Amino acid sequence: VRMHNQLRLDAERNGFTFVAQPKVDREGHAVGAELLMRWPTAAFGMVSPGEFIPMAEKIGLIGLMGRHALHAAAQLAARSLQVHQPLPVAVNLSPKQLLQRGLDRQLLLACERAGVAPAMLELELTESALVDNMTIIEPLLQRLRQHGFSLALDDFGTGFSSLSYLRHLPFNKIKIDRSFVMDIDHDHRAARLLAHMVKLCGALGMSTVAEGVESESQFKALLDLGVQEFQGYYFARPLPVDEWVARLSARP
Ligand code: G
Ligand code: G
Ligand code: MN
Ligand code: NA
Repeated sequence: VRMHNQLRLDAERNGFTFVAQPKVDREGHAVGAELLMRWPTAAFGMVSPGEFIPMAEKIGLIGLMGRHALHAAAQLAARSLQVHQPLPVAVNLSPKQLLQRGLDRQLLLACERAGVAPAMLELELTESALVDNMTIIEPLLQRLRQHGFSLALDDFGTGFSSLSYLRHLPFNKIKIDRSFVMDIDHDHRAARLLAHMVKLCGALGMSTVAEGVESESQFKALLDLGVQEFQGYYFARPLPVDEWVARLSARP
């Protein structure tokens, strides 16, 4: 209960920090970053999002916290423009946030305030957000795409991974879950499945991103399979946002 109270206070005064994990292309060049929320507390130390995000959803704070994250994402995208290295920022949306009315308006407002185009934001949705809610989600996602936002299906391969999502929903990208990537250099079935997934996505006009890449041999195996983008400790850990901007400014 004490932690709930603290979370409520911090949600109201935006007591969160954000880190950015770079995503790289096949040459290893940064092509964007995923924004991840952090919650530093005096009483409980650094609480992990695996713990506080579900708590926020349960006690009705995810809408407010999600808005902080959207503004942080748009502002980070704006900073990349300021240093003449415009790169998109990906932000996670929780299932509850998607079902709240006015999400489109919130997103457009965040972009307007930061002075960036919607194309500079990539929205990451998990499969669990889609189950049971297709009648609401499908038109919402169509509208978001029309506004110019980019859409990524996160953690793909862990949940139901229904082909109907790929058929009906206008994703730009599929993020292959870390659990798949972990086995990719020694599990022949995982590799074959992934090779065909990459082709399938390509045929539908979607690109693939591998998450949780931790070793060179995983990277090589994923390159062989035709994956386009990569994210993981092998390339970079999540960085304080200032450090991400500093890295961008240092690029030629
Ligand atoms: O950063 P880390 O790997 O610890 O994140 C753990 C989980 O928390 C991931 O599934 C990630 O998507 C989620 N997460 C991190 N930041 C946010 C956020 O701003 N909003 C939502 N909804 N989830 C987040
Ligand atoms: O579910 P989502 O993809 O949003 O989760 C992102 C989370 O994955 C972040 O909490 C980040 O810290 C974590 N992460 C990023 N790269 C790696 C990696 O290479 N290995 C592991 N184990 N976790 C990672
Ligand atoms: Mn994500
Ligand atoms: Na993920």
